[in-house]
Formats: sequence, C-alpha cells, structure tokens
Amino acid sequence: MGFLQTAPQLPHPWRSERLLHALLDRALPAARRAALEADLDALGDYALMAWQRAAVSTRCKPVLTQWDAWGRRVDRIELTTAWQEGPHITTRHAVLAAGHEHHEHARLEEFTRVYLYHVASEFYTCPLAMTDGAATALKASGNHALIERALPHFLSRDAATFWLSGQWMTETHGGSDVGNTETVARQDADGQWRLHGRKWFSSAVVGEAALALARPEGAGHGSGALALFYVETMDGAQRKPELVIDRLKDKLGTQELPTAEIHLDGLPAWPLGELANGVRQVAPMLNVTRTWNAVCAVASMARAIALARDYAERRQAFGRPLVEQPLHAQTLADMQAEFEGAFALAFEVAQLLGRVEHGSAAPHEAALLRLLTPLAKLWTGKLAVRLCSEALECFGGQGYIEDTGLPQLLRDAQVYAIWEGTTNVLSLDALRALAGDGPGALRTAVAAWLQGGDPHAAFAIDAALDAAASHLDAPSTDRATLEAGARGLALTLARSAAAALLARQAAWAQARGDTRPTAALRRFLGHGLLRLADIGMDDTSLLLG
Ligand code: MFK
Repeated sequence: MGFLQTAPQLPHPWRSERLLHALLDRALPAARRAALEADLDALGDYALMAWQRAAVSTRCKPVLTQWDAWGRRVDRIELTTAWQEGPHITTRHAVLAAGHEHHEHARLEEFTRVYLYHVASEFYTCPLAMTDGAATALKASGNHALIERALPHFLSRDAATFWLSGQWMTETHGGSDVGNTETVARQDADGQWRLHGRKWFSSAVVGEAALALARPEGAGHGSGALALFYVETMDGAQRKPELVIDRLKDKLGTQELPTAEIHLDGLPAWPLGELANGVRQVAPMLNVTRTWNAVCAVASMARAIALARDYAERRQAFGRPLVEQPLHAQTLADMQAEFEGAFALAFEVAQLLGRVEHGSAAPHEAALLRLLTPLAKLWTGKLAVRLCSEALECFGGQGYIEDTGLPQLLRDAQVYAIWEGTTNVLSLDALRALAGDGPGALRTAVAAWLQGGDPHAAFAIDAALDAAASHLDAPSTDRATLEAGARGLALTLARSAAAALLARQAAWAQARGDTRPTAALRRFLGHGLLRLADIGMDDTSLLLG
C-alpha cells in the first residue's frame, strides 16, 4: 500500500484550551478557579472520548416510531448515544445548576462547561439552552407555584429527576414574526387552560416541559395579545395524548437533534403571568438562549481550528508540513485572531449575565448586556460558518469527505445564524437596544476595557465607534435607511467591542509574559473594524427590480 495520511488528532479540549484557562485565571478568585479544575478536566475527557468514539462509529440519527405493532399511537423517539448520555453528563457536571447558583461568577462557570461539552453533546445543548432559558423566564415571572414545581427539575443535579424544557414559539406563519402565532389557548369548563395549534420547530420534544406562546381565545391580533404558558408533556412514562408528534425534520445539520413538528390538541397549560405581552415575558429566555448560541458557535470554531492546526503539523506538501507553508500559516493565524475576538465577546456576555442577575453589576452593565447579547449572537453565528468553511479547506479534499467528521462541522455551524433569530432579526434587535441606553453603556465599557492598554488599538476602536455613532445619529436617516444599515452597524459594534476586550486581555497577558493575545489584537485590528454599509435605497430597488 502506498502513502497513508495520519488523521488529525483532537488535543484535549480542556488541557489544551489556552484562552479558557487565561479567562478563568483572570476572572475568577483563585479558590473558585481551583475548585473547577477536576470537573473541567473530566468534561474535557468526555469531549475527547466522544470525538474518538465518533471516528470508529457509524453515525446515527434519531428515529421516530409513531405507531406500535397493535395500532397504538406511541410517538417514540430513539436517541443517539450522546443524547442518551445527555442527562447524566448535564447533571454530573451541574451544567445548568451551576448557572443558577447565587454568586456573580455562576454564569461564567456554567458557560465554561457549555463550551467544553457542546460539540461532544451532539447539540443536546440546544434543549439545555431552552431549559436554562425556561428556568430564567420562570424566575423572572415571579410565579411561585410554577417555580417550585419546575425549577428543582430543570436545575437538578440528579439525572433521575432532571427535566428538559422546550421553547415552543415558531409556527408556520410565525417564524421571526411570532405575532402571527395561531395557537389558541382555551379555558375548559374547569377553568383549565388548554393549547390548540401546531408548532413547527420543536427541538426539545423529548423533554418533559415547555414554555409556549399562544393567543388566549378572543384576544386581539399581534404579539401584544399573546400569552406565555407553561406545559408538561408526560403522564408518568407516557407522552400526553394531547401532544402529537407529526414528524421529525430532515435538516441540513444538527442531525442528531430530534427537531419535530407537533400538534397540540388541548394540551393542559398554565400561564406564567398576565394573559398578554407574552413576547416580553419570553424575552429573558430568548436572551439566555442567544448567549448559548454565541458560546456554542465559538465552541464549534474552537473545534474546527484545533483540528486544522493539528493537521497542519502532520500533513506534508511541497516538502514540508503545512504549518511551515507561509500562506497556510497566515490563513490559520487569521482564523485564530478572529476566533479570539469572538471568544472574548461571547464570554463577556456570559460574565455580564452573571453579574446582572446577581445584582453586582455596575450601573451601565444591564444596558450593556442588552446590547451585547444580540451583537455576540449575530456576529459569532456568521463567523462560525466562515471559520468552519475555512477549516475544511485546510484539509483539501479530505475536508469534503463525510467520514472524516469534518463536513458535519460546517453543516452544523450554519444553524447558529438561523436559530434564535436570524442575523437580520438580531440586527434589528440591536437597534431596539441602541434606542435605549445601549450606546452610552458601550462607550463606558469600552473606555474601561481600554484603560492601560495599547493606545493605537484605543485610537482605532474609538474611531470605529465614532463612525458607528455618526451612522446611527445622522439627522437625515429615516427608519428604512436605519434598518437597511442595521447589519453593518451591528457587525461594526460587535467587532469594536471584541477588539476592546482583546486589548484588555492583551494587557493582562503581557504583564505575565504572554504576547500571543497582543498578536491576536494586532491581527484582528488589521482585519478592520468597520463594516458599515453604504446604503443606497434607490440602488437597492433598482437591483431588485
Ligand atoms: C446549541 C445552541 C443553543 C441555542 C438555542 C437553540 C434553540 C433553537 C430553537 C429556535 O430557534 S426557537 C425560534 C427562535 N425564534 C426567535 O428567536 C424569534 C425571532 N424573532 C424575534 O426575536 C423578534 O424580534 C421578536 C419575536 C422578539 C419580535 O416580537 P414583536 O412582538 O414584534 O416585538 P416588539 O413588539 O418589538 O417586542 C415586544 C416586547 O418584547 C417589547 O417590550 P415592551 O412590550 O415592554 O415594549 C420589546 O422591547 C421586548 N423585547 C423584544 N425582544 C427583546 C425584548 N426584550 C428584551 N430582550 C429582547 N431580546
């Protein structure tokens, strides 16, 4: 047999994770940091095992069996091995419970685990995100009966009592525009609310509970008339008959995740709060799941880059390893710099969330969190696709071959820009946040992050923020022009915030003799911060004419 190329090896996802180590060293008190070590090491072991197991296993997808041999409707879903392990890994490592502990680092410690677990989980993190979001929305609702009933399950540290929650919003007519929701809530003769309708993307249908938007019968049109309901899906070991699984979706990626189309045929439901303003009530959930989306997008980038970098050491071309080829090394370094910016922004959102929830945030930080959440979600979602695509190219033809495990990275990455609001929906959400205290909060934060850092970086970042402010505040800008430019504005703000965070990290690391974050900052700035669009509404209509 001729030449055989050795496959890429995944370095240990925790022990080799330089950025996460540095972040935890900087952000956590020493005792908290030390207490995490064994747990994170074990999660890294699991992630490594899962990668190695996948390399020698046949890929599986979930299977829905709707009827048993005797004609009984069963809607049974068989899950992949990683999904079967999900409740055990989640509770053993307290992935969700950690985020709801009563200290300001709770969310950072939670999302550290999410980052290590995500790719190995085969997107079991999707329903985990929704369960976390449901726990957060329930707490915000102040509905003590539901909190006491559901939270001990959602945040359980024991697989036997752990429950997953879904988030049932999307409908055939109400995707981004959930105001078109057709599901109706009716009260029966006993006063019990029951949901009737069809939900179109239910990713946690194997779970035990869900938060669902529905229109109370007789309420008006639009999103303000929607209410948010809590439902349970199981009657002991049986799924409730009022919940019917129509089919599993056949998706581009996240194929281990059993996303379902379902019918609600009188499913009992309990309102979280008032029988209106359901979107406002579900917003805490959206913001938490969008943070998950950002951290998971960054985790996918980390996986793709780790494999591409390992391969660059193993693969020889033109007489030397790829990593010694100047253009290949340049490509990898460009990817690394963008990844480091995205990592910094996603984890800043996680830390902010922890501080705001704990009540230890600075006065501007609630508005900062409101703005950075959509920015981090939309930018990391797009970047994950670009970096995973670039990583596949680093393998040449092998990156296009299914059983290397590489194409799956790209297919899966495409979901981050779609889930939890598309890039454009999130850009418009950023405009909502910018209409409030967002701009001032971002300026205050950036000034603090840049203190004592590189003055050249500070100059470039301030200039980008000035340009964004002029764009936003231009007196001639009407609403249509503002919306048309919202994506460019959001990307500019995301990159500027990320650069300021990289500057803070660079100053911290340099004082400890590590100049790699400084190199990442320099290169990231070299890629430019400005992404503002030159809006010509006339050109747009001409081009689409
Ligand atoms: C592994 C990674 C895990 C990731 C999780 C994966 C889960 C995947 C499953 C899904 O993808 S489920 C589908 C997710 N669907 C969406 O995310 C919906 C996308 N559409 C939007 O986000 C729209 O912007 C939105 C539905 C929120 C617009 O609704 P409205 O009703 O037209 O907006 P409106 O009237 O502006 O907002 C209503 C209220 O909510 C306002 O407050 P007030 O009533 O007090 O004025 C808004 O300020 C508030 N609001 C909206 N978005 C908010 C928010 N408040 C805080 N944060 C937000 N993000």
